[in-house]
Formats: sequence, structure tokens, C-alpha cells
Amino acid sequence: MISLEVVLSPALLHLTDVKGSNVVVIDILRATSTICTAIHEGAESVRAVMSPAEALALKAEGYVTAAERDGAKLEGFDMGNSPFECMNGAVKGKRIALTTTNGTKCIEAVAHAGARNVLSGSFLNLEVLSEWLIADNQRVVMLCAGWKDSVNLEDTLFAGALGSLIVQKTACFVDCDAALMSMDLYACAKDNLTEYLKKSSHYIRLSHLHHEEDMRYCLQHSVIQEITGLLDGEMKKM
Ligand code: 3SL
Repeated sequence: MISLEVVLSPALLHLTDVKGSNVVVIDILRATSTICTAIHEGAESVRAVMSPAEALALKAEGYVTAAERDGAKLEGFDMGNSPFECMNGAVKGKRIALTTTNGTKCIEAVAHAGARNVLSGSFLNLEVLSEWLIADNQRVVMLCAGWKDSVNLEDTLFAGALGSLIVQKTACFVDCDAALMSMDLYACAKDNLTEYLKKSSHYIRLSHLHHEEDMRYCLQHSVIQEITGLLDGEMKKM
């Protein structure tokens, strides 16, 4: 039977042993949504790296470099962290080295922790991701990237959406208050996620940076059919 757990912030990750689990890394706005989009748009892989210097160093190996801090694209990189930068053939066949404020750090944090799989979570591929996890029938740990170790609404909501779908579709064990809380939160907000999120800190931050279109895109449900996960150290189509 699947068991479901939610880690609301990377600062709480040390309390959860992810060994042998399917870990879903969640940075809805925007890193894991952008990674799913890049793979859907034909990128060969996305390598999550900790620092801008590491991403830049990979340019010599042929990687497209992508970097964001505090919501803004960094100077000197090919891309920032917008899913739209991955569209219209821009990343087809390419390897991308991506560093972001929170999301890529979470991928790095679990990459060597003995997880069965590390998957990229997004509303964009919510339905197929739930089906994949149900078919694999293993413990699921949802790791919310949050914002600089604080809990945020959008990642918690996605954990609630994914958890609720799995609970609806299969027998499942939930002995985790964070999972129960995220599912209750999702039930409150699901009828209009965008409206609900307008009060959230990151929605406001990204609005000030004129990223409303990115947020509208990232909050769409199940428009992507690929599963993206860590294979040989890079996020790829599973
Ligand atoms: O923190 C992150 O990883 C980013 O997704 C933040 S932003 O949406 O690009 O501002």
C-alpha cells in the first residue's frame, strides 16, 4: 500500500528518511514547472546545480545555462527560470544547467539520499504523475521547496492536489499531519487556485516582476503527459 508524506520545507527534510521512496520535488512557481516544460518541449535533460558558477562552468560542455535568483534572470546566462523560455524549439535536444533560488537546491538535496526516484512535480503533469506513482506502489514523499526554508502556499497546495488524487484512486496510508493539512488546504482552494494564491508572498513577488503569464501557465492542470525524473544525475523524461 502507498504511504504519503509531505515535507513542507527543505529545512524539515532532515526529519524524513527518503531512502527507497519516490520523492516528488515541488516548486510550482516556477522551477519544477519549468523543468517539466523543458522536457516536454524536447530538452534532453535539465541538470540542477547549486550555484551560478557551476551552471556557467557547464557551458564549456555544451549546456544551455539558466539561472534565477529572487525571481529574476541573472545577467550572463542564456535563460532565466521561465517556462516560456523553453518553448518554440528553444531547448529541443539541448542539455540545460539550471540554478534557482529554491527548487534546484531541493533536487540536489535529495539526489544522493538514496531515494528510489526523484521526480519533478507540477500541476502541468499532475494526472500522469499520480498514475505513475500509483503504478509504482511505493512510499511517496512530497518535498515542498518553499521560499528560503519558509513554507509557501503554492507548493503545499500542489502536495495537497497530488495527495488527494492518490487517495481518491487507490488504497493508501496517510500518517502525516502535513499531508492531511495540505489536502485540506487544497480542498479549500481548488475551485480557483489562481484567485486563492493572489495573497501569497511569491505570487506578489512574481507579480512585481511581471511574471503573471508564467504563473497562469504553471497553474494549469494536466496539460503535459511526460514524467520527469532524475536519471544519471540529470532530470530527464522517465
Ligand atoms: O525558487 C525557485 O526555485 C524559483 O522557482 C523561484 S522563481 O519562481 O523563479 O522566482
